[in-house]
Amino acid sequence: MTLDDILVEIKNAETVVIMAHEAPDGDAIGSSLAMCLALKNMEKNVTILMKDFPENFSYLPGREFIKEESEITSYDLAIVLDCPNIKRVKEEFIPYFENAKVKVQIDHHNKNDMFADFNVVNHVAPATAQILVSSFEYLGIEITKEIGECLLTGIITDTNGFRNSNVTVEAFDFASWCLEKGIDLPKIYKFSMMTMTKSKFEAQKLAMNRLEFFENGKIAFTYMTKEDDNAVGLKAGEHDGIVEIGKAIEGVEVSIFIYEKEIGYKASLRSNEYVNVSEVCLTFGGGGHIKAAGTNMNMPFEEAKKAIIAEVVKHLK
Ligand SMILES: [Mn+2]
Repeated sequence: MTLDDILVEIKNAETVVIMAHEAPDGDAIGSSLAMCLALKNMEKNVTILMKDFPENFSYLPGREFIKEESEITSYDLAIVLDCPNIKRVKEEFIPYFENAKVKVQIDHHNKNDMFADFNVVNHVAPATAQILVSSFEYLGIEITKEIGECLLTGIITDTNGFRNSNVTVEAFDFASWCLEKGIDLPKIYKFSMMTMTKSKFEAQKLAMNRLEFFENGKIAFTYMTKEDDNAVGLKAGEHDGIVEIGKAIEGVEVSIFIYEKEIGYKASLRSNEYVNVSEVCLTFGGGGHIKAAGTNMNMPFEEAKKAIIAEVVKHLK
């Protein structure tokens, strides 16, 4: 399988559905919109299936192609972006993937399940958007200014504003290309990284106030319940970034943030130097990247807290 094979499938398809992981972040959104706009330019009938679009990304073009359901039940081609396994896609969207005639996935997570007919997986890429940059360049698919804005958003958010160790020369090369092209990088940076809703600010305040340290300050831990979410008016997807609070504290190696979901809890982990949090999360069936990972925990809160801290301790020096 090569990228050229995927281009053949794209050319053969009339209808295409694009999906990314649930609670979409900047990379999931940016990659989906970029792929959609590129396929629109190739005259394809394209739909993005996505829920819980965070409003700070509404500067991005192509939002009108995002739907929460579709009348087409059997697409010619399904493209799943930024997902290590199909379970990360919102459950109600999975049948659109299963029923598609050809299935493609493009991703940069560790431990990808290779669940599609065509799997483009590069875990040293800082973002799925970065894989799209090189794929589009290789295939001769034009990166217009609009597509560039979407791709740059994915790269900026997944590198935490070019600050994470996953950032690459190619990421800076693309940012530089975007500037030359007249793309407003400061604007994208501001809305994707530096703007939070009031409810998110209140949530951060709350999470900061109840942050605890363990293991001589090597572990930072905080949490939010559904009750807290309601109290501050927090919407789905707005838990992003809270885990970064603990990570920024001197001496902290691993930051843990647990929040309550419809069923059970979600733990989000970040490490600074040496702990592979993807491995920690894998113990509970989750995964992600070496320094940024997450997992669902279907158990009572106190049990989840104890279990995840105990697992992190095993990885500390
Ligand atoms: Mn990503």
